[in-house]
Amino acid sequence: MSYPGYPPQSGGYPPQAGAYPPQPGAYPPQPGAYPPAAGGYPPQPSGYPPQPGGYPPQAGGYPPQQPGGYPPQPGAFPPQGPAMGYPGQPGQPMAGYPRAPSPNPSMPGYGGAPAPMPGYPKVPSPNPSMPAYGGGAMPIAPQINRGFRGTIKDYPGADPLKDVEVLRKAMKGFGKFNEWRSLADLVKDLHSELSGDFRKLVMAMLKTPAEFDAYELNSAIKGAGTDEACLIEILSSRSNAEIKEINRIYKTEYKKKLEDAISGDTSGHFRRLLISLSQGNRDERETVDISLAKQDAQALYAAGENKLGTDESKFNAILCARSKPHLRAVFLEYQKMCGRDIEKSIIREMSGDLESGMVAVVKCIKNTPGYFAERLHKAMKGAGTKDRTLIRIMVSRSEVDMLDIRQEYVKNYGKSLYTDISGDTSGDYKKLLLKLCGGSD
Ligand SMILES: [Ca+2]
Repeated sequence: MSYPGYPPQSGGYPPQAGAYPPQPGAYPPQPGAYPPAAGGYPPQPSGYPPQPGGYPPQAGGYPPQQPGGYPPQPGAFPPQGPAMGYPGQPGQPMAGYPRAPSPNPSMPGYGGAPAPMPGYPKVPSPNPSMPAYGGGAMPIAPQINRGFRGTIKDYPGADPLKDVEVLRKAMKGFGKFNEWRSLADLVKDLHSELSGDFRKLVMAMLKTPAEFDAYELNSAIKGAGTDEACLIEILSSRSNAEIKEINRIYKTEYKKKLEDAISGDTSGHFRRLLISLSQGNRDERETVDISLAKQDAQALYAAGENKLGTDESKFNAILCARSKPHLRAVFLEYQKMCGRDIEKSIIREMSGDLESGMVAVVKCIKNTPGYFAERLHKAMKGAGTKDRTLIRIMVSRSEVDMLDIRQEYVKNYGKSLYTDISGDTSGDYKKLLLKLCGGSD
């Protein structure tokens, strides 16, 4: 039975002959045997399996980085050869685009400045210094070094003072512009000079990823109604380290714990799903134990299709705690076992926000760029545009996996993301979104 959108197809499963099963007792590991990449952001080198024919691990690609080893050596980007299929696109620093026009280079968390925020660098690191696995007893899934997949990255040659000067000139005639003693002054001035969706986009780009996520979560919760899809999107796609940082910033900015804010605005099993995700407790090991995957598939079957009613908490426990590579194996086992895609079972067993939330979590685990491509497509299709969603995804993924999202987009919808953004937006807003997109496909 085909399993659309569920790579890897070719090459079969398990990916490494001989890698499974692990030695008895190798899983779970001894407590403490695997500190998952302390401080790494994001620690997973591959949130999704490689697409067939996509990007083979490149020899001599993006060199593993030491913490703080960014900016890269010249020539380190782009890592890929011609096989990449993005002619002339990635790798060019966006000259003239001040991602971070910081008047104060020591401003924390301000990308482009020479000092990346501790523990929150913007470039996914392949994490070469994976701690030892107790004498090699633990089978390790092949590390896929796919290099940087964003469209926007830090700009090593950035000259913040020059950028500030450019901004000053651009704003001349609009009022005061010579009193920028801090980033806050600059943001305030920009805020008053700009308007509409363009302003929202610029303001989003001036935040650190975690600040922006916290802001979006708060916006999704506050006021009448709730943007459930936004909550799920952020909480199901970020790493544990990112989620912990979001929690910290949320508390500082909004004087309330994120969990309490979610609790006050949602209910039932959907609330439990969000709260589980907001803990940032997902297993982040890259290893997969097939026998455990089979057990989990059985447990999901017993909790849903093979039961009168549904044990939602079982779904919650497995989908929110297990590692993404493990869950991809679970979904395959599930399909083999009961002949049905786990998404279909969720749709049969659940309803409302819980159903759409669980389905989104599954989609995000199966194929993160595919999930974001779908979110973008839905944000633009039909009359009108969900600009908030469009802005959030374009900004938050531009430094992570925009190239992969574009590839999924054109594959699934027959038009490039670039083309759809061009047709759906206008003016400076459109120009800046297209910069984040990085090119057409
Ligand atoms: Ca049932």
